Amino acid sequence: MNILLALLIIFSNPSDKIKIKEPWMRISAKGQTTGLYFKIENYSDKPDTLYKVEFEPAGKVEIHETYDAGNDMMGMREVKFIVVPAKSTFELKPGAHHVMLMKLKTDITRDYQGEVSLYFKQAGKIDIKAEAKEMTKKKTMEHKH
Ligand SMILES: [Cu+2]
Repeated sequence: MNILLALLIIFSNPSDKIKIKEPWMRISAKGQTTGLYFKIENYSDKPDTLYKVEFEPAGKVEIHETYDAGNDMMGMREVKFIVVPAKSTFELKPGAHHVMLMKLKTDITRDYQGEVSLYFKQAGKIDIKAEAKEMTKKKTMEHKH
């Protein structure tokens, strides 16, 4: 093998291409469900795909999207993956795409640090720590009469 190519393989860490920013999860309780949110920054010139999320204290983990169910109702449903286009950022946030942590085996209290593994087709496995926070309510979501 060409020595330069060998060095490139050794020193190119694929996870440098994907960076996870501002991971957090909503505080919740044992037996309940909560949401996990973060930004995916793709510095690669190729798209990458998030296809699996692991969180040991959850009995079940799904990637969800939110959709307009009509009559001012929002629904959510499972998606099998999220594609992040080359040189772009994809944000998971309340009211949009999110990771659903279901059948929690533990309470998720304030300042809890959840160890989560994200699996990308190109970048491989990326471990993150998501801090538990209360959802900050948006003014526009409040009822006004
Ligand atoms: Cu959901």
